[in-house]
Amino acid sequence: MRQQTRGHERERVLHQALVVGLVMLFLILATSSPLQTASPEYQLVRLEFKHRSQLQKWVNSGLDVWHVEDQTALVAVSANQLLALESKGLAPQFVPRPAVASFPACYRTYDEMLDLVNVWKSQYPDLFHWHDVGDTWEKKQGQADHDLYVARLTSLRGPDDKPKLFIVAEHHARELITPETALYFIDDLLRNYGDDATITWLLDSREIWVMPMANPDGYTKAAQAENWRKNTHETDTCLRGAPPNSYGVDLNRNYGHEWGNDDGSSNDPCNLTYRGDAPFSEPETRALRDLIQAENFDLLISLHSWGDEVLFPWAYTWRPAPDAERLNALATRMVALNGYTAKQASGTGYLASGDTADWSYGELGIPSFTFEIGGMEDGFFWPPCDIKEQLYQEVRPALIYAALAADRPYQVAGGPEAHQLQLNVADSISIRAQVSDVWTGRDMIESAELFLGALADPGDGIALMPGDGECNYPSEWMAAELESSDYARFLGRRIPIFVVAKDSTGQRGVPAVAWLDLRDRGILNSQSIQLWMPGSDDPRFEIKGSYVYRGADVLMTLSDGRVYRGRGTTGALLYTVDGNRLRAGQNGPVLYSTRDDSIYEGTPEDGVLLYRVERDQVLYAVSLEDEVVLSANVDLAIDDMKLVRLLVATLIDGRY
Ligand code: 0X9
Ligand code: ZN
Repeated sequence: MRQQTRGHERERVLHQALVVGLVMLFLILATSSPLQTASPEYQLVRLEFKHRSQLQKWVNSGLDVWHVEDQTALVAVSANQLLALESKGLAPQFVPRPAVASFPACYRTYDEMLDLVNVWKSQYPDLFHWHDVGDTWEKKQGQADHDLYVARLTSLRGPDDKPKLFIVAEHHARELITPETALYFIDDLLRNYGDDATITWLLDSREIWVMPMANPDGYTKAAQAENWRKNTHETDTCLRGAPPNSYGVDLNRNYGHEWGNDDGSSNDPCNLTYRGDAPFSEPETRALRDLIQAENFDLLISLHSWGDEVLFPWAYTWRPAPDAERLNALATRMVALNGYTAKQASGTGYLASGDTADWSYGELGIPSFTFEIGGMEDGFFWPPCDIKEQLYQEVRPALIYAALAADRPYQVAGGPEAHQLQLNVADSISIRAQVSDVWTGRDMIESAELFLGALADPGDGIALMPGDGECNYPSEWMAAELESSDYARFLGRRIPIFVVAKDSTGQRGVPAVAWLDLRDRGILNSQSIQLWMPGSDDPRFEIKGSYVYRGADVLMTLSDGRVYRGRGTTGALLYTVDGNRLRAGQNGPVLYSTRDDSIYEGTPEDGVLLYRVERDQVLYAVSLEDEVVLSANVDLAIDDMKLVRLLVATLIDGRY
């Protein structure tokens, strides 16, 4: 628990606290509640409504509606509210309250978030950037020292001007799983950069901005086991009002698009959905507004809980947004793998005006979404420790999809994408992907393309073919077998590969990304090895990538273990490199190399020593034939760390 320091009126508050404390002690002793929260006691009830206007009236009046399902609302009510409802002839059905309505110990507090940030700063200085973008209400008052921070995650690689995804969590204080989800996502991206193909490519090609706590003042109250929703902007009426301690502005009603509608927000400072006295009256929403405007985000997600939903604008009206179809298509793809429901925000049953997504979409045109993480069975606003990571894992595919879609959200919205990308790297390399347009549209798959190394323009990739011979379904397995010429230039490297699919309406979905790992084949493109002949000042041979050069002439290729005379695989096959040995090909003498870096002519046992290789240098040993094959074991340092032992065969032939 953290203690808040209140600078002004400390004495008076202490006095009041003493009186309030005695009253509360009495109340706690008088009730048999296992909970000892400072927030007003509540009961959870189900209320049936006949028409949505009735539900809207409840929300507007300040009832704490947690969720709506069909014609039933799940509502947290105080004793007085319960009496008032019953007096109107309603019959609330009691629902067991959450087992853990407090702050689970495994949840990170504001200060613990800052500790974590220090670790990330030192471990990932090239990927993790932490920006202070404003103060909270309490900081402006000279109370708690809380800032609004945003993480910017991107690698040093890729273009300067990368598409940007913005994720903001915890407008609502008690929605504890949302900062956790944001922190898990940051950690996931940092930890898996370099290992996971999709994440590596995303940080190379995107900026992912994450604000884990948009309401640290409120969160600090929530961390004291309080059922707190709003920020902590104090107003005198509500400090003394009924219910007590109901002050604060609902930050998700304080944004400036259709702000002030009485349906969907309240002008009563004690109401749970109090919108503030003007749009952006709160420092938290002002900081967010300024950040969102300055950074020109391409896609925005506001994390809330709970409901197992991905919501898109509008929230303030029942009417659909101009881009409803494409927003729905994006939301539907985000939930494709996790069982959440995609719907318009007001489709949750009630209107909410002045929320983040309505503003960022309505005023700035950013495709914007509200996630409602978790469900009733997950502990309402207080998911227990043992499932919080699982809740993140459920949301993860949606966040990854959003990051993939950030470069052209509306264009990929209706397109098909691959949800499986499988590689088989053996003697040959084959690739299979299941591409689907079943999420919305259900158009036939028309084609799919494979890109190696980098995503290029449509049409420039390698065509994948339908496994069943024909593209005639909205979901197809597509496959390709690579030619060695497709990947020869990537030998010795691990590269990302991409599959992009197109449907019969011409829409292309997001790419699927995987690694193609050719690190144990050939040598690095960036590496070059030079071999000298004894007594010579100039290197006789130079080996780059999988090819052996002498000057500008290509002598042979090693790309597939075979040695050719002439250009690449179009030359005449001379030898086959087999493990540590050279075997005869169509032409040439039989020569053997051994592990002591010596080259023999004849059998390994009784061959005649021809050459010895030391540190890339070919040392003359016995005799110089007119035409011999040398092999050298060359140590290459890769990434400063690993040593690769490489068999390099070179041809010394006076005719070249
Ligand atoms: O009411 C809200 O601000 C959000 N729900 S929450 O339980 N996290 O507080 C968003 C509600 C979605 N919008 C509408 N119902 N219109
Ligand atoms: Zn919320």
